[in-house]
Amino acid sequence: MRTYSFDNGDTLPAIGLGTWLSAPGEVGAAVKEAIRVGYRHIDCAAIYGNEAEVGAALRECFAAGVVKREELWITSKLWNTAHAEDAVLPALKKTLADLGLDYLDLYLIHWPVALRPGVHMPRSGADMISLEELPLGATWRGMEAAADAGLARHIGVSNHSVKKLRGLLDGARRRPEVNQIELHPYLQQPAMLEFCAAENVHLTAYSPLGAGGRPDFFRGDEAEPVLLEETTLAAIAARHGATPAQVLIAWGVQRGTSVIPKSVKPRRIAENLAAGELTLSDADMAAIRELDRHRRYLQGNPWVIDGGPFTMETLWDEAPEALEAAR
Ligand code: NDP
Ligand code: 1BO
Repeated sequence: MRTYSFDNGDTLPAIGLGTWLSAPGEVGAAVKEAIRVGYRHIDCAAIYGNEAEVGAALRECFAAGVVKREELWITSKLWNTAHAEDAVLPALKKTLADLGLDYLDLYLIHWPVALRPGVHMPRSGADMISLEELPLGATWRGMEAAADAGLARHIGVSNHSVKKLRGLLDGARRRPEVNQIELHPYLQQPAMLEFCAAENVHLTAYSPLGAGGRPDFFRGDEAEPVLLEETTLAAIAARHGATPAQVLIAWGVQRGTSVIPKSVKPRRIAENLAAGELTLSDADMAAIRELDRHRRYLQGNPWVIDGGPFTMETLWDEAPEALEAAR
C-alpha cells in the first residue's frame, strides 16, 4: 500500500475507508471488516453520527490484537457548529470520547461554513454565521490549540478553496497539512493540485466513486451523470481485469492523493483496497484526463440559502462559468 509521509515522519495510507452514511448497525462491521482485510486509514466525522459505533469497533480490534492503535490513521472533522475558537477543543474531546481514542491522526475543519451552536443543518440564513463575524482564522487558532495539546497529530481543512487555504496558510502558526476535497475524473481540480503541491499540503479525495449514495439535499435538480457508468472507465477497467471503482481509486492514488471510498459491503471493501495494486498506464491517465467537466456531486447547496452569508461563488471562490460547468 502506498503511503504519504509528513514532516514528523508519520505516514498516511493512500486508501482509507469512508464512513459518511454508513448506517448505525452497519458501520462497526464495515470498520472491523476493513481492518481485517488490511485498511489502516479510517475517515470519520462528528456529523456522521456514527463515531461511537466506529469507536466500539476499534476497541474490539485492539482487544482482539488485530491491530494496534499506532498502526492506524484515524481522521475526524470539526462540525460547523463549533467554529468559535474556544469551541474546537470541546468538540474534539467529544469526538475522541466517542471514538475511544486519546488522539486523532488528523483533525479537519469540515467546511468553511459556520452555523449557530445547536443548528445541525441550517434552515434559514439566521442559522448561519458569516466568515466576517467568525473568521476561519479564529477557528484555525482553536485547531492549533488542539494540536498543541497533543490531541491531534495533524490538522487541516476540508472543502477549502485555494483562496481560503491561502488565507489560512498566510496567518498560521501551524500550517494546514491536508485539504480533503471532492476529487474524481469529473472534478479533477488541476489548479488545486498544483497549489497544494507547491505549498506541501496533502490532498485527500472524497467521493472518489461519485457519491452514489448522497442524500437529496446534496443533489442538483437535474439528472446528474453517474461516474461509475462512464464508458471510458469501463474500457480501462476491462483492459486491466479490474472494476470501474478500482480504476477510479487507482487514478486518485497515481495523482498523489489519498482516496477514501465508502462501502459497508465486504466484497466492495476488499475490492476498493485491492485497487492499490492496480497501475494505470500513461495512456489510461491521459484518457481519464479528458473526462474532466468540473462536475461537483456535492455542490454545497445546504450552505447557500436565502438570507445566508454564502453564494455558490463565495462558497467555492469560483467564477460563475466554472459553477455553471459543474451543474
Ligand atoms: P463514494 O464516492 O465513496 O461512493 C460511495 C457509494 O459507492 C456508496 O453508495 C457505496 O455503496 C458505493 N460503492 C462503494 N464501493 C463500490 C464499488 N466497489 N462498486 C460500486 N459501488 C461502490 O462516496 P462518499 O461521498 O461516501 O465519499 C467517500 C467518503 O469521503 C465518505 O464516506 C466520507 O468519509 C468522505 N467525505 C467527506 C466529505 C467532506 O465534506 N469532507 C464529503 C463527502 C465524503 P455501499 O456502501 O453499498 O457499497
Ligand atoms: C454534511 C457532511 C458531508 C459529508 O462529509
